[in-house]
Amino acid sequence: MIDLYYWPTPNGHKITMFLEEAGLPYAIHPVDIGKGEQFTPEFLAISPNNKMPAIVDHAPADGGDPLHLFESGAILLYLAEKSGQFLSGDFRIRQRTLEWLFWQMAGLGPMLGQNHHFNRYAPEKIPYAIERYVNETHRLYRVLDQRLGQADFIAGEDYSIADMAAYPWIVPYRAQQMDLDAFPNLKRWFDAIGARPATRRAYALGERYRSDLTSAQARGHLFGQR
Ligand SMILES: N[C@@H](CCC(=O)N[C@@H](CS)C(=O)NCC(=O)O)C(=O)O
Repeated sequence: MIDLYYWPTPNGHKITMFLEEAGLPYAIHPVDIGKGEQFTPEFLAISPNNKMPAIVDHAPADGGDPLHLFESGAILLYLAEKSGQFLSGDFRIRQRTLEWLFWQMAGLGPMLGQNHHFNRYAPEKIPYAIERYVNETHRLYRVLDQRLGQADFIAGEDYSIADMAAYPWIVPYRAQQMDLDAFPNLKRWFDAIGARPATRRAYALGERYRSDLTSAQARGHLFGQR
């Protein structure tokens, strides 16, 4: 059994998308980041960076104590290796998958996160910051669109953890000031993943845990940290 520490944000959705696809048994432990639940000692013991998602695997492959992990990319890689799914055993496809997984973790996620911050959460609208991150979002969408012009999925012809990492960051494309019609390959991929039953289940599950992360209380927890 896997315990998933979760809130329905893009990084949280990545892991429910994987678990729903793979059919691994899991239990959700909500971490309401708008209420500051990411700062409890119990959560920090498994996720010292005070961010979700995190998991605890009670049946790790080495047969040892329960294993805890934070960082969504590390979790996706762990679950892919544990289940033997969504990460090809083919040498070259595996490298391609990891390359794009790291691209998502180091580029797409952080840059689009700043887009969300300055477009949606910042109390004052700072034109320079908004333009900077909308431009960067546009550039990253273009890179992904070009890649998806070469293959059905990011790592090749099969759906993989690279797709699961990127998809939830494209879902809020309107809030990011992006027009998906300008990226036809990306749009084709986005529609195909959105239609997968496991994706639908993952997003339906997220609806149970919605909260307003723009409230004054949530902003205090999320953006008042040092
Ligand atoms: N690089 C991390 C980022 C995780 C992350 O930013 N989580 C956010 C929500 S999407 C969070 O838990 N924020 C709570 C906080 O900053 O206190 C990952 O991919 O897991």
